[in-house]
Amino acid sequence: MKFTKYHGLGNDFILIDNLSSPQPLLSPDDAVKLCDRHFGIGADGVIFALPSDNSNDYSMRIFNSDGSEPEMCGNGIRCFAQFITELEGIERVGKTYSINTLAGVISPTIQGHGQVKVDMGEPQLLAQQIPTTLAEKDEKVINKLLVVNNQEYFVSCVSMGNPHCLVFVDNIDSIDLSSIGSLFEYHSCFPQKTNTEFIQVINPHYLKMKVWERGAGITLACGTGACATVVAGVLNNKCERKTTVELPGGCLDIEWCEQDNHVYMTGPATKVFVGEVDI
Ligand code: ZDP
Repeated sequence: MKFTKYHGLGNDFILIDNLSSPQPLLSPDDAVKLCDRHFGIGADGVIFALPSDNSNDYSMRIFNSDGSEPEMCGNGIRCFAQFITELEGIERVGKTYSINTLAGVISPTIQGHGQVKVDMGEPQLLAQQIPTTLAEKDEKVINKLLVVNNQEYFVSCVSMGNPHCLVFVDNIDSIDLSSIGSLFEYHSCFPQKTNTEFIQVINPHYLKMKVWERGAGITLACGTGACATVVAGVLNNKCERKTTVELPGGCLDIEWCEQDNHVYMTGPATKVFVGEVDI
């Protein structure tokens, strides 16, 4: 099978041209094997470019490196948009695509020079939408106490289609993700598990964040997580609506627009190589 390897700030994906079939050409098990960095191609996830079954342009599905299927993928959809321009054989700067995802229709716009701006839609803030049991069903989850491994954390929760638990800390270097990440991911208060972001405020326009992704562990960047970070930052009076988020793999520009309540994410998507693999 032919594939193309892309990354968005080091969050890397195997992109599959799946336009010939409405069903992913690979199983979740295949995805686990291909994502393995020693026995496979190596990636944080596999992304399928599928035909649309409605009036939108295309459909996107993703398997995480553990085989689970997330609703959405922020860095992934920037890679998806660049991959589509490649499949179409022409890069149309300014072109906006409408993409069906399990989190609804998401619209990336090709900016040129490998940059893509994505209308990520509206954040969901109610506990039942995350979902989490940290607050009453129709309550927002802002600065709530969560005890993990006998440590107290104050967390906020935002869904960008997928669940995020945001934790503002004084110094992200003091957080040992590899030991606590999965304890957040599998905490009983998150019935669909969760992505977790630890955030340090450098100034109200600049946040530093590191992430433990649901189904993938430590990654260099998370687009939906950067969006959720700024939403939580605004709700906690820690940042402006237009803020740069620095991730281990680089920076994303995020804006939570007051007029339409949508979150806009701008950042790079980079093609690495093409290949062929036996399934
Ligand atoms: O929600 C999840 O299970 C995530 N692991 C999905 C992938 C998110 C991603 N890192 C992003 O950039 O939004 C691709």
